This record gives sequence, C-alpha cells and structure tokens, in this order.
Amino acid sequence: MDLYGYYRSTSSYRVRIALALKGLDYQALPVNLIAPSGGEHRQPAYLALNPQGRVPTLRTDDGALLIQSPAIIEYLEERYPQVPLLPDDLLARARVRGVAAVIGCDVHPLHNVSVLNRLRQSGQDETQVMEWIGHWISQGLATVEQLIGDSGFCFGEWPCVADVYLIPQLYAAERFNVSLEAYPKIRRVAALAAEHPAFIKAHPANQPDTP
Ligand SMILES: N[C@@H](CCC(=O)N[C@@H](CS)C(=O)NCC(=O)O)C(=O)O
Repeated sequence: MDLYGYYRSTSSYRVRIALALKGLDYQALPVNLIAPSGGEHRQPAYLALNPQGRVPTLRTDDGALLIQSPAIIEYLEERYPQVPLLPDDLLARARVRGVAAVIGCDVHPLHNVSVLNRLRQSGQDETQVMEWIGHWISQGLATVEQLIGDSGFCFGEWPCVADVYLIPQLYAAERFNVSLEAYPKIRRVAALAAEHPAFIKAHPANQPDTP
C-alpha cells in the first residue's frame, strides 16, 4: 500500500496509527502542504489522485485509491480484521465511533488549514484565530473526557478507533497550546500511547518528511 500524507496532518496520522496497530507495511509518500508552490496537494498530479486536494490518500495493494481517513480506516478494519480496532459488541462499537466522530466531524474540520486561512482572509488576526482553535479543541476534548472509560486506553486494555482519532487530536492540541490539564482520563490515554510502539511509529516526529 502507498499512503500519501503529511507528517503533521492529523488525518494522515490517524491512518498511520491504524496501519501500525494492524502491523501493515506501506510506503509513505509525503505531500508537502506548505510547499512554496502553494502546496503539493493543490498540484494537478495530486488532484488526479484525490480530487478534494487533501491528505491522506491510500493506494491499496490492488491499486485502488481511497480518500478520507474515516473511510480508509473502515476499509483497513474490514480488509484486515486480524487486529480489530472496533469491539465485537454492537453498542460498544457505536460508542467508539461516537468518540471518533466528535473529533473527526466536530473538532478537526474547524481547525483545518483551509478553514483557518478563510478566517484570516475575513479579517481575523492571529490571536482571534488561536482563540477559535482553542475553543473548538477544548470543547471537543471536554466531551471526549466524559465519554471514555476509567482505565487503559479510551475503551479498555487495547487501542481502538477512538484512540486512533484521539491521539492525533492531542498532538494538534499541543501544537496550538491547548492545555490538557482538565482532562485526566485523556492524559492517561496519552501516556499509554506514548509508550506504545505503533503510536510511536506513527508519530509526526518519526516520518520521512519530518523536518
Ligand atoms: N475529513 C478528511 C480531512 C482531510 C483534511 O482536511 N486533511 C488536511 C490535513 S489534516 C488537509 O489536507 N488540508 C489541506 C487543506 O485544507 O488545504 C479526512 O479525515 O481525511
């Protein structure tokens, strides 16, 4: 498989974690979102792979191109079920997906680079932009704190899809100076992930395009 991504893209980071947890080999193909050209993701060569012009894009072993990290992660889960990232129980699966959706649908899209650039173009200064980011990340993490379990990873002893979404969001929180002080359960999960080989392998600090 080939994964087109960017080292500090949280959506790419999610897919890297899922691949690493499942022990799947892939080739990392960096797409520089901040290239002087205006970003490699906006160039025709990349748009031919992903018409939305965002990362990640996965090329499967069969040569199929997949976009959108939720769809890619669900594909990996169904195609490679050997290390499951969703629980067996129907309700438990829905709860895991609920946490993933809080982050993937209601937090990350509000601080994506193109959204922040629109805010800047509409006259918001950097202080206001940072306040915007902090507001949405804090609100999302406060919700996640109430949803996850009292021990282990988000929902128990093994990492699941909720952890796959949460850990990259915590990287973004750190990057944008959002405090995790109020979220002891989330900090517990972060500490476990920091020691886990799959999360370490997927971390933005350990990618081929890390500056
Ligand atoms: N919902 C998409 C979001 C993808 C996305 O927004 N990726 C960001 C990086 S994390 C990106 O490519 N941004 C480039 C841009 O907005 O111009 C997913 O989960 O894959």
